[in-house]
Formats: sequence, structure tokens, C-alpha cells
Amino acid sequence: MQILSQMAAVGTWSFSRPAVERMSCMLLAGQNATDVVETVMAEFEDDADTGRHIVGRGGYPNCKGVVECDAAIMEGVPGRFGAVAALRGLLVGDGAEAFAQDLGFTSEANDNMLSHHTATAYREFLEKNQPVSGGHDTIGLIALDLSGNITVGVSTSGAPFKSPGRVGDSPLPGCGLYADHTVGAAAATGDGDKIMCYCPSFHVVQLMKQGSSPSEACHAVLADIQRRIGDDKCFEIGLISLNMKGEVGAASSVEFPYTFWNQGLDSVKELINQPKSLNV
Ligand code: SD4
Repeated sequence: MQILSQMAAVGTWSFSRPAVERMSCMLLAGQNATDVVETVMAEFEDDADTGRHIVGRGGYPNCKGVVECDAAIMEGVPGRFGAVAALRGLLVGDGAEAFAQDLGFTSEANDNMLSHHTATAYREFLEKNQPVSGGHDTIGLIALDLSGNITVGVSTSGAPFKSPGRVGDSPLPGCGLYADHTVGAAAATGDGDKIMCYCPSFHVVQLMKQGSSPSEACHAVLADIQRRIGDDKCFEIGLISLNMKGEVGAASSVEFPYTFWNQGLDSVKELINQPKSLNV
């Protein structure tokens, strides 16, 4: 079979390793980038164990004890974007629920969305009336397939114990994710209330369009944010990006592990981005 494109996959944080491993197998089997991201993301969202990383089933609930999820997927092909926000069980709102039922989806009771870990954390939150862990994770996945299609997806249960209805950066195009099939794609993780003010995923892709490598683009976007708000005041943010050559990049304001695979590698590699100060 003629290889048309350098296949590659990348994911946020160390816990994305099994997802990126699965993506590499699906890409090598010739599957399309969107099917790869959608399938692997859905498996991840359904797994109560990965939920403690603030993703889908087993994710942290809002301050009323209800798990509300944000997720999005974007293809590099112009205008191909889909997202859900503040999703409870399956979809929120009568129209959305009817639509989902028409498509054959079933809804999940909130009790099935909580894991033992997050139910306990929620009880502690109610007792102390303050978040017990301010953890930030969220899965972001980018796949580049054999035919040169690139797709990015993100999924999160959002900030633990958030206000009901709070929507973070993840489902917003340009903020939590962005893709352009002529250049590449990017995804963000971290403090979504702040991230969404800077459209960092769009910015990374635009810099790649102007000739930057994925790593240069991620670092330039982070440096721009740091310059604007002050190096020492930077909120938690991690950026990953992949270009159409299968090259990867990342930048972050905190120690940020991410996982990566391309055709030149025998197995998925974990890389760690260390935060850089503007003053060094
Ligand atoms: C949010 N950005 O809802 C998500 C959470 C996250 O690392 O990415 N945490 O704010």
C-alpha cells in the first residue's frame, strides 16, 4: 500500500498513553482520523477509571453532585466541527434529548456517571464546602491518518464542583481545540475560564500556517499570554499540536506530560514539557 501521509497521534497528560496506543493501531489499520479520535474518545469517556482525570463517567460532579461534561471534535476540513456542553448523562435540554433518542442513544443516570472515587470526593466537598482537589486534567487527542486527514477531539467533565451549567474552553472552537487540514491541529488543557479568553488553539494553528513548527508555535502562544498577563500570574495551561508532517509540539505553564506516536516510532513515547519563564 502506498503511504500518502506520515501517520501520527498525540494526547494530553500521561494518562493518554493507552488512548494514543489504541489510536496508533487504528491508524496503522488504515482507519480515518475522525473515526479514530471519536472511537478512542468514547471508550475513554465510558471508562470510570479514567474519569478521575476529569473525563466522562467517573468525572468530578458540579457543586450539586451532577456530572456535566463538555466535549468537541474538529476535522481539518473547513467547517467540520461538533460539540456538546454541560452534558448530563447524555444530552441536556428537551430538544437535544429527543434528537439523541431519535439517533438511538440512551441516557445515563447520574449515579452511573459517578465513580466511588468521585462520589467520595463530592461528599468531602459538601462537608468542607470547598474543593478537595483543584486538579486539572482533560483528554485532548489529535490523529493524522494515512490519507492526510487530521482530527482533534477533547473531552472533560470540567472544573471539579463547578457551578451547574459552567462551560469551559474545551467545546469552544479555537479555545480548547482547532484544526486546519492545510497546517495541523492543536488542543488545550488547564484552567478553561482563563484559556477561553486567548483562543490559544487557533493561535497555535495560525502560527504554524505562517511557518512555525508545532513546538515554536506552542511556545510563542504561551509566551504571548505570559507577556500580556505577567509571567508570574500565568494560569494553568498545556498546549499540544501536530502538523501535517506528523511533527509534534507542546508548551505549558506547569510540568506537562503528553504522549506521542508516529510511524518512525516502535511504541508510544511520553514526553514532558517543563514550564519556561520569560525571564530566562
Ligand atoms: C475546563 N479545560 O473545563 C477544562 C479542564 C481541563 O485540565 O482541561 N483541565 O476548564
